[in-house]
Amino acid sequence: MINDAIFMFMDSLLFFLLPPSASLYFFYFLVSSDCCFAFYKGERKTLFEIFGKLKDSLKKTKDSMMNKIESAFKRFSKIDEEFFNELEEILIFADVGVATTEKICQNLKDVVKKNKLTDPKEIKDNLREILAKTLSSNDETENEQNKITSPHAVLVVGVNGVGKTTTIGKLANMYKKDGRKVLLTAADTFRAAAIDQLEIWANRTGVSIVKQKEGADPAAVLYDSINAAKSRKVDIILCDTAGRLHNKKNLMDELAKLNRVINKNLENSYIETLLVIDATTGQNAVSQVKEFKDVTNITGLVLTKLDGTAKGGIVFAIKNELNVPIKYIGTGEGIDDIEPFNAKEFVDALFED
Ligand SMILES: Nc1nc2c(ncn2[C@@H]2O[C@H](COP(=O)(O)OP(=O)(O)OP(=O)(O)O)[C@@H](O)[C@H]2O)c(=O)[nH]1
Ligand SMILES: [Mg+2]
Repeated sequence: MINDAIFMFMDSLLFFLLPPSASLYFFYFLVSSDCCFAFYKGERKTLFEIFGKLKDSLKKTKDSMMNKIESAFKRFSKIDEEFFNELEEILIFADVGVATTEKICQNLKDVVKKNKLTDPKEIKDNLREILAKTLSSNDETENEQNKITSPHAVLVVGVNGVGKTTTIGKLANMYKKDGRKVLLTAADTFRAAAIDQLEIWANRTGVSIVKQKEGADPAAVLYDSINAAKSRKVDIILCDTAGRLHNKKNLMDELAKLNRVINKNLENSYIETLLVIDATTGQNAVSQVKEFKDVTNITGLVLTKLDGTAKGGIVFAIKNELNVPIKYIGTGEGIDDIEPFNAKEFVDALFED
């Protein structure tokens, strides 16, 4: 509502102030008005709103990584070893990771050599292209929604405090708005507070929850939930789990048991194991993915708290070093603060003013 009011106000202001600049006004009208909308997470939004939100959440990374890159492009008068050293330093500081940084810089050096470029300003677009290429691969076009045989089960795993329960709340909201019937499963039975927290999300999003008492067997809660989902014709089961470290054997065994319950009782359904990782933990996030991958079949990643870090470069390291698709990014604590990951939009948000 407030956005609409602001757009309307600015539209009218531009109309009176800039009558000769018809083309400018028309362009502004296109990006800000309902002429250019998309159905996003079940809501009609202008493209301006969708893109603006991603840009806001990447502000810290943009201010740190991209502003430094911009300044290097301006400061250096020629492309030499010193320029590349500076670029490497900036990327590594933004948590792009040593191996990925080297690959990006080598690709850029190849372009410079091939096209005999000498001025750093000339290679900004090339860097943008290389970064976008680093992030794009076939996996992101794979859309799990096309593969659903109801009920579709999503097991949400990760270490303590990364944002698993919050992500489930956001996903529940997103799927519900999309017209799907969602059921939450409180399989983090470690603490009563964890069950309560999931119940708050269930109430907030208006979806049902299957829970038992604190200390109950998580596999039993999941089993109940699958049966409930089948009889209530639920489309998606979102299963919360306790935070665990890969090296805690009993907890990893518990995860294996949850997987067995799903595989046995949902034979023909699409089953997803989403590993949630916290972007603010930097390179540690990369090792978490490697370690979880060794013990369980991770089908996708959710990278949370991108809004809280200047080191969003971690996305490039994850994409380049690990063969697991990033499915969603968390962009805040609010119910709508989740975005399906899109490589092009991500790089555009970093580069555009
Ligand atoms: N800024 C920001 N905060 C987030 C995001 N996702 C989750 N959080 C916050 O991170 C904190 C932990 O979130 P939880 O959802 O409880 O994390 P969890 O992984 O379920 O934690 P455990 O169950 O204790 O292992 C909460 O304060 C959330 O609001 C995000 O994308 N951005
Ligand atoms: Mg939790």
